[in-house]
Amino acid sequence: MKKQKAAIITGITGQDGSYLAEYLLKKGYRVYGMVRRSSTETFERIHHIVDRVELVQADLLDQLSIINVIKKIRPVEIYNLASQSFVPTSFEQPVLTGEFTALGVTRMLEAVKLVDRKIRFYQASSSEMFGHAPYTPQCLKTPFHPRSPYGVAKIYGHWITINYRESYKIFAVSGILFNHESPRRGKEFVTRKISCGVAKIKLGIEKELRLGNLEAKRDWGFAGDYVEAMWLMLQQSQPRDYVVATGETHSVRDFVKKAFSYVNLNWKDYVVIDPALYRPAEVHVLKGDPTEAQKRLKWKPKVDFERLIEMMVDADLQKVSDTIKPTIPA
Ligand code: NAP
Ligand code: G4F
Repeated sequence: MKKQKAAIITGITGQDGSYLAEYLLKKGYRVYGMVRRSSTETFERIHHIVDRVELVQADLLDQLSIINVIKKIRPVEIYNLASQSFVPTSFEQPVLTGEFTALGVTRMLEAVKLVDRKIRFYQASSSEMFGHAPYTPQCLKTPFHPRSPYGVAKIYGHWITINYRESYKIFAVSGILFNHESPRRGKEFVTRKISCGVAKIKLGIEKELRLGNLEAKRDWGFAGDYVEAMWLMLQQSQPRDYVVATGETHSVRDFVKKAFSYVNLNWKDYVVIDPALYRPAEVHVLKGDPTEAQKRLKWKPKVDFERLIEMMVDADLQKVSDTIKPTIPA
């Protein structure tokens, strides 16, 4: 009988980790999630599959814990998705962001080098590395100009991945993913903040939605589509890096307009601009060129911008209405 392949996902409790775990389970993998110790469980996004994955404790800050986990599991693939991923927090906690998001990658790669160089390694890189890009759309040749400590840390993670590939012949790839969202997106990110806000306003719980820069433009896709690209990158005969994006860009204002109009409201009646939500340095426009991913990986996003917004607003309408349902006495 064919042996089941084992994969480790760091950041399994996050948005992408939860979709990737579902995807790998469907492909027949034994899925191990690396989780850090916390005083309460953080399994909200994986509660529906928690009995089908195995959770192991380790921390990106702790080298030995990572080595021990990899030694014990002996995976064929590792997906390094864990990081401090919120850009504003990286301005408040730049050193910690560097520890998790930059040096954490070296700790993972060192562990691979030590335990088994045949393990295939995926690094979750980001379009934030392009930042103040000199041209649009951005591709692998576009020079980096990060605009936050997060973007700077991700560039370190990107280059250390390439360095371990070149130095030690490890099958290590860096996936430069543009923004991808879903109903499981953290509530502090702008798309989910908008879908939650729209749901609460529609259901009469809140009266306004405070936002920062509405002019910023992003290339937004659906997280469920993007985890497939991660897996495809590790199935190729040669390791290389990829840009994963939809190739379309929309402003935060477009997202807001469409989300409100989906529930028949006019956004202008509810949105308040709060200068405190502007960033010290902004990334104004991101739009990726996914040509290579389409050509080599045969990857294509399935969910478009309109459908993504509808999916997120519908999910939040459901969640918010569940919380306000009167409890029926037994
Ligand atoms: P997310 O929802 O914020 O999840 C981050 C994950 O990292 C969580 O599971 C978190 O665990 C874990 N983590 C943080 N610090 C850790 C530590 N010290 N040790 C172990 N685990 C730790 O992020 P996401 O949206 O799924 O993104 C996944 C990855 O892709 C991230 O690296 C992100 O920077 C990158 N990325 C995301 C996008 C996007 O648009 N979503 C685009 C490009 C790149 P807890 O549950 O314990 O907090
Ligand atoms: O949703 P955001 O916080 O995402 P951002 O900064 O683009 O970063 C996300 O995508 C990256 C990929 O490019 C990932 F690497 C990263 O981990 C993360 O997942 O903000 C999007 C835009 C920004 O320009 C921000 O200034 O929305 C603007 N915005 C306007 N009002 C706001 C708000 N962002 C947030 N979070 N909250 C607001 O109220």
